[in-house]
Amino acid sequence: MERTYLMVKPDGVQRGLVGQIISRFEQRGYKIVGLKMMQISRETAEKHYGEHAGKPFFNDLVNFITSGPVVAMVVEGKDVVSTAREMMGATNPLKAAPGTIRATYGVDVGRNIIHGSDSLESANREIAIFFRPEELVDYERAIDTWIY
Ligand code: FUP
Repeated sequence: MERTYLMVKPDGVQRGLVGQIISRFEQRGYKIVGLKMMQISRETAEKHYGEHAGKPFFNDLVNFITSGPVVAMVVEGKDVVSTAREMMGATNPLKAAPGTIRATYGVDVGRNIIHGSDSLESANREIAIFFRPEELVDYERAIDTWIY
């Protein structure tokens, strides 16, 4: 089964959206295998967003993601990397499809509520940045036979 890295950003935490966002993935049938609230350091933020280093919005992006606690999670299930991206919606909430997380809760590209890995390679890289192997839990759910 595929795993992806998802993160409720500081705006989502401050606005009290953590539960509703986690619920969407649980209700879809996805399994949470890692979950924690954390304050990201500048160093970790710069590593995570390394592909954007040098871009005009990089400094604001790092300032924002370190401006308050985030909720980091690893979610597992069928095609979860691409499906989670669909559930999140486009990077700019104003361009995101109706019903997606970003369209439901956001209006500004710099305050877009949630992060999700954009490929399996990114997912593996990001999971390793934010979680130690022992923080990820392998477990069976009885409900899995009704989902798969
Ligand atoms: P996404 O994968 O949808 O999170 O988007 P990107 O990796 O392209 O961008 C990462 C973050 O940078 C976005 F969540 C918001 C921010 N960003 C801006 O602030 N301005 C831009 O023009 C593009 C991205």
